[in-house]
Amino acid sequence: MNELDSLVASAQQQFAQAATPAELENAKAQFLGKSGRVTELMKGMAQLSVEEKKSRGAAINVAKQAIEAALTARRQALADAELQAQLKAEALDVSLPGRQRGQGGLHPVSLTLERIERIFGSMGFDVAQGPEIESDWFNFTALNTPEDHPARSMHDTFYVEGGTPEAPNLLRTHTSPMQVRFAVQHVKKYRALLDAGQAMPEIRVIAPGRTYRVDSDATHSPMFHQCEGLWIGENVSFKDLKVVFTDFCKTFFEQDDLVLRFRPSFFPFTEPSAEIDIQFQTGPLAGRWLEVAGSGQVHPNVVRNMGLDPEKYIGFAFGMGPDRLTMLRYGVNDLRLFFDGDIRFLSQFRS
Ligand code: 2NL
Repeated sequence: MNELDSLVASAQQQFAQAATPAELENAKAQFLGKSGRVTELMKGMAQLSVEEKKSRGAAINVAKQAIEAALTARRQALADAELQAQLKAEALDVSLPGRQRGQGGLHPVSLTLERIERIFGSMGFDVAQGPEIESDWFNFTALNTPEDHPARSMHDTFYVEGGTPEAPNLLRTHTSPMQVRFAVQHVKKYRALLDAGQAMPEIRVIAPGRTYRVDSDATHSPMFHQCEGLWIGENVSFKDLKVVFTDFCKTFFEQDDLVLRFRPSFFPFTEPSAEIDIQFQTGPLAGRWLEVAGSGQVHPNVVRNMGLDPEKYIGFAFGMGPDRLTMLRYGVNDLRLFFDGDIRFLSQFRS
């Protein structure tokens, strides 16, 4: 093998050994670079005669072209290998099953709230929602709660910043303040009618939502839900309340033979007042009296605070706990399960 042939062979071998484009460019420099071996051979022709230069130059050029061809081939091979490696790394197996997005669902208490809204909606009740941070006036005073009532104490109520000692702000302890707000708006809207001595449309509204009290055990959560109802007109009676609430309970629990009991009680905002108990005739809870709501005829002071004449307008109200209704409906025995956020529990209530 002559000198040029072995130079080409050496280049081919070194190019073949280069495993990366960078190594290949290094190898190239040794042969084709400014001080590479091909360049050195060219320089070495200086002393040759014209004839010798011609033949020697042609031979070197053939060798150079062979080296360049080897370089190009190796470059292409490395680029192909890199592409193949990338394709392999990014390969998609389109036959694999898709990754499922977990099927979401509503919280059991949300399902109950929706149910309550649908049932009362069908009986002509509006749904009112509003602030969870309330004033002392709407939460207590407007509802005829005495200044020294224990519910107003720091032990029972969360007070928050932003109020004054005379008019503190608090986390609402029930949703009745929203009903007072709704009633005040309603009365404002029909002020002209009322001033003309005409009747206004009845107030028929429920107020569902979050409420807060300083209380925490197996049956009490510092955040819990409440849904109150209010019905005010010129001719509404306790009988109407009984009919509406009985109908609600039978529809809610899907039990036509459900029995209700209205047991005398006391609330500052109603007079007279009654607690409402239900009794299932079938199922695991059959025969027991279960308390589900408080109710009563809206106290004249509260009617007046709504902007209405208590001599002319009479109303009935009730308040219930959707958390407890959810426990009864699904047979859950610990309230805290609703607020722990354990998906194994929550996913059982998907529809
Ligand atoms: C209970 C007691 C009750 C009311 C809530 C009410 C609302 C207005 C006026 C008068 Cl705007 N009353 N709400 C009345 C009686 C009882 O709830 O134990 N709830 C779980």
